[in-house]
This record gives sequence, C-alpha cells and structure tokens, in this order.
Amino acid sequence: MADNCLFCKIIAGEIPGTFIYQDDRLVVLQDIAPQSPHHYLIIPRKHIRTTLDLAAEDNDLVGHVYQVAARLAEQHGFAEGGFRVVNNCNEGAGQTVWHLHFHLLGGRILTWPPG
Ligand code: DGP
Repeated sequence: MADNCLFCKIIAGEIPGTFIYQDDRLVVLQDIAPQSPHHYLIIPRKHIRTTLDLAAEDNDLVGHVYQVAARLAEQHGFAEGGFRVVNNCNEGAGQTVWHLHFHLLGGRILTWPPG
C-alpha cells in the first residue's frame, strides 16, 4: 500500500467504495463520476503508478484485467452492445489518480475518436 493513494485506501477499506467484483489480484469499483450507464474501475491491488511502470512480471495481471472486463460486461448485460476498456496514462491523457486502473465503459453507444 502506498502512502496517500486514494485507490490503496479504498482497497484497504479506509475510504468507502462500491465494489462490483474482487479477487486476489484486483478489485472492481463503481466509478464515482460515471461516464456511461456502466462505468467500472478495474484496479490491481498492487500499487503501480502508471502503465509506464508495468514490469514483465505484471503481464499475467494485465491479461487478467481483460478477462475480468469481458466477464463483467457479459454478466452485466452490455457485452453485446459494445464496451470499451480505457487506461489514461499521465496527465495529458486525463490520468488523475496515480494508481494504475482501467475504465470499463458500456451501456450506451460510445463514439470515436475520444476527446
Ligand atoms: P483517471 O482520470 O483515468 O485517473 O480516472 C480516475 C477515475 O476515478 C475517475 O473516473 C473518477 C474516479 N474517482 C475519483 N475519486 C474516486 C473515489 O473516491 N471513488 C471512486 N469510486 N471513484 C473515484
């Protein structure tokens, strides 16, 4: 757990969050400011600051993130309609929380390109 990390504190139960799913490697939270009818944050338990800080030993973890994203989209009924998994890396891409996370968005038509 990293000092002053919002997501580490939510994972530790020090700050409340709505957990959609959790296992030994990651948690999935309801986003506090949803951008689509389904907007979940897939957050590795391990504190990794950004995508740039991923190591080869994290390859299985990232694969697991995508497996969980697909299963949740199916279970929550928005896989067929289309969904998106997004990681914002660094400020210029919109990263505001410095603990690696993946947005899982679905439940509406998602336009392209993003802003
Ligand atoms: P990003 O901008 O890519 O770093 O995404 C951070 C997301 O985290 C953003 O969509 C809003 C969400 N968020 C910020 N604070 C909280 C919080 O306290 N609880 C939850 N569940 N989500 C939060």
